[in-house]
Amino acid sequence: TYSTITLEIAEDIALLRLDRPDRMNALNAQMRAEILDAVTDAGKAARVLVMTGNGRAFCAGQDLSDAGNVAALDLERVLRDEYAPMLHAIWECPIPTIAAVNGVAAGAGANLALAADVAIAAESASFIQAFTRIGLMPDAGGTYWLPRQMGAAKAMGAALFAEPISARDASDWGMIWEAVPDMEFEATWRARAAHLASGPTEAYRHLKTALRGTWDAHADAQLDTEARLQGACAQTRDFREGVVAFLDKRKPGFEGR
Ligand code: T3D
Repeated sequence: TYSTITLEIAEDIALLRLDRPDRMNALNAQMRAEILDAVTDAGKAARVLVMTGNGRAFCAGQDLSDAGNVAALDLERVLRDEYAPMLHAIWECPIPTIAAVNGVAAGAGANLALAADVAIAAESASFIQAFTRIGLMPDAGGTYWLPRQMGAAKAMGAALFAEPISARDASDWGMIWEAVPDMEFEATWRARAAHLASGPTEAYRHLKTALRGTWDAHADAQLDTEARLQGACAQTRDFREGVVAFLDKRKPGFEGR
């Protein structure tokens, strides 16, 4: 059992809730370890993973109250030994991952959301690259994902100004998949999770490998990767079912294998 998060797995959906609402779900060492563990488990036991926050925030980033003597905190070690394995587990999770961003996502909390495959945000949520406010630079994958998702100009501005970016702007700029009116937020992410949980899980796994591997690949190498991974998709029962269902003019019943 966990003390800083909760994890429920039902109907092939793993629901991970960051659960330190009085600290705006700020990340401490315990929470990083628990997220790593839960994401690893979810990847084996479910067909989609949703991460969201309890209370009014998604995640306020590094727990600054934990630091005690902040100057004595070895940030380099914490990033290497605690943040990197957690983020790696999310990037490499074999099932689709959704960040359901219910409220403010600041610092490493913003970049935790970007580590998921798709981020769906409530319209009242915002994203803050808060780091420079406290004399730091973006970390937790921010310098990797931000320019790739919204382009170099917006990424640099987000990092330098550390202003809240509304969910709507984040969506318009390509930082997240969609911003949803607050009233429809939970129904939307639940419907999207259910859609993915009943989808062709192996095709999702392979497309994640192809899309995430694209950044440093040559076009010809990417064609080769696509051929190899599509070959694997074509071996699945879900592919056969997809084609038969298409010809029968009915919805496919994917089993995830
Ligand atoms: O360790 C390393 O290796 C370094 C890694 C760094 C990665 C990082 O994430 S650095 C960036 C750290 N995060 C921040 O700088 C964000 C700090 N928080 C804020 O800027 C604001 O709290 C928010 C914009 C997130 C929300 O603002 P608001 O006005 O809605 O709420 P609030 O009143 O500021 O916060 C509510 C409570 O949550 C408050 O506690 P209180 O006064 O009710 O007892 C506040 O102190 C607490 N809280 C918010 N963020 C954090 C936090 N407590 C600890 N750590 C936090 N990050």
